[in-house]
Amino acid sequence: MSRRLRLLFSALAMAALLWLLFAAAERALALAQRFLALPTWLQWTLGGILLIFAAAGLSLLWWLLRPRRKRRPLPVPDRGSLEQRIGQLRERGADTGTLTAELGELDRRRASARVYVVLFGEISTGKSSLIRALAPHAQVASDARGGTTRDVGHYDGRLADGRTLVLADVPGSREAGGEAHETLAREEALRAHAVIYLCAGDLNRSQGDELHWLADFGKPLLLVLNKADQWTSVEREQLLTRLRQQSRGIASAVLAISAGGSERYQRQLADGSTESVERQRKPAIEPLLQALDRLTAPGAEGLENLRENAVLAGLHQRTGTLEARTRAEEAERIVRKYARRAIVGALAAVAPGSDLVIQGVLATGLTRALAELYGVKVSDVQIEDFVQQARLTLRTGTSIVLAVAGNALKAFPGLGTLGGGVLHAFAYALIFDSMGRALAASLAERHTLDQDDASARLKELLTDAGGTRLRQLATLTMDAMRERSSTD
Ligand SMILES: Nc1nc2c(ncn2[C@@H]2O[C@H](COP(=O)(O)OP(=O)(O)OP(=O)(O)O)[C@@H](O)[C@H]2O)c(=O)[nH]1
Ligand SMILES: [Mg+2]
Repeated sequence: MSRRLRLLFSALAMAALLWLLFAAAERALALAQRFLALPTWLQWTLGGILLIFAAAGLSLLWWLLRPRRKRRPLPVPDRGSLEQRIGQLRERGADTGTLTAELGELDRRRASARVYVVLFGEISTGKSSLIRALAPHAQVASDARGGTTRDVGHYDGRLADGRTLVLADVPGSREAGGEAHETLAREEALRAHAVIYLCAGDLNRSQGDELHWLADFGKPLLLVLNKADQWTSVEREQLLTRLRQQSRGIASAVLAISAGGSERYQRQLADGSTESVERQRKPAIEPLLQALDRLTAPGAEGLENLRENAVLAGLHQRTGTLEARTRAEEAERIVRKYARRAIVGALAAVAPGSDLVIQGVLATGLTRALAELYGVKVSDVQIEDFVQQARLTLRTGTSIVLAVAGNALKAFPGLGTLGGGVLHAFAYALIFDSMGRALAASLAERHTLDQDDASARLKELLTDAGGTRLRQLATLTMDAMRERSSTD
């Protein structure tokens, strides 16, 4: 289409748009005039109706467009594949004791056919006090100081309808430095059929995250506002409304109770002196008993599937973490082995020049070993390409690597005493260590041999070696050189 024709069309479109705008404005003015001519009472009624419609339209729009948290169901592995993974880890020398014990506990609880309910929440929200209210004969410590409960404890409780259940008291979350206790609590929460989540006021961000975490594992859950005695009834209702909003789609019920706990007060004695007295507050937990009845109505058998899925999903994550750690340790061993061979190779070279050339056979071996460890299939061509790219990286970086090696010689006096060739030996240790670490990190993250990513990491590792890494490499170089001279 010619430029002129396009201009003509644009001008016509603009004119049509303007005409439409004028027509709409004219119509709006006419409507406004007719509106003003109406009797006042009709103006108010009509205005009111219009306003209601506008508000309803806007809220509908907001409801449709509001940002929503997408929740994906957590992956639940089948028992067989999980056991196989754990078995492989054991063969590779990893400590799988806690994972196997978790599977044993899963079976033990299924066979016991008892309902397990865990009391979960931040420190000092009154979990142990609530255990005491639900199981009056239980010996449980509660204290105003946060972090009173350090371990998982189980107590026999009784529901309002006479059924028995096992109550689990766990350490509170969000204690400074209490990560290990928090892990204990979380693992116990996954093992339970249902969760009573205790709070003592508005939920903060980490409590919200904790609730979502439990919901992701599909836990049947009651959100319970404890210490209700501390609020007026109006405040309590406001709090409950906010808690209901925050836990929509997560909690089966939201309710307020007073677990009781104890309080201290000063008593005036006849002789004028005072003494400090501790008194138990009277618990008020009726709404919780009813909600707990409803939540656990399906019984141990009815709730068992959900419980097993949660435990298996948790085990899937824990096994994954252990797999990653075991692989990383194995990768480190491989890298050290090849760095050591590179040192020996450098010493065997007749006359090392000032150029550092990557020893091809070793680099190929290192790449293949790491790819196999991470279960990544690589062809010979891919390996050759990668080694070639590493050579290019090194060509521009030779002076930097030699400078780092030179500084290491000064920093670790032991190295200097080892005589000639040590500069190159250390440089090769640094090269192979960097190459191995770059590859391992890239393979772990990308699950494929990504040349660009691995090369970028290699460049960074060659120039920024870090103190501890240099020290390790210095020791490796010294050991390899000493061993070589003793066998000479
Ligand atoms: N006012 C009031 N205080 C309560 C209530 N329930 C518990 N408390 C007090 O809250 C404090 C903490 O109670 P605990 O039962 O030890 O709390 P916890 O959640 O087990 O704490 P950790 O084990 O440290 O995580 C104690 O001083 C209790 O007396 C209640 O219903 N009302
Ligand atoms: Mg406690």
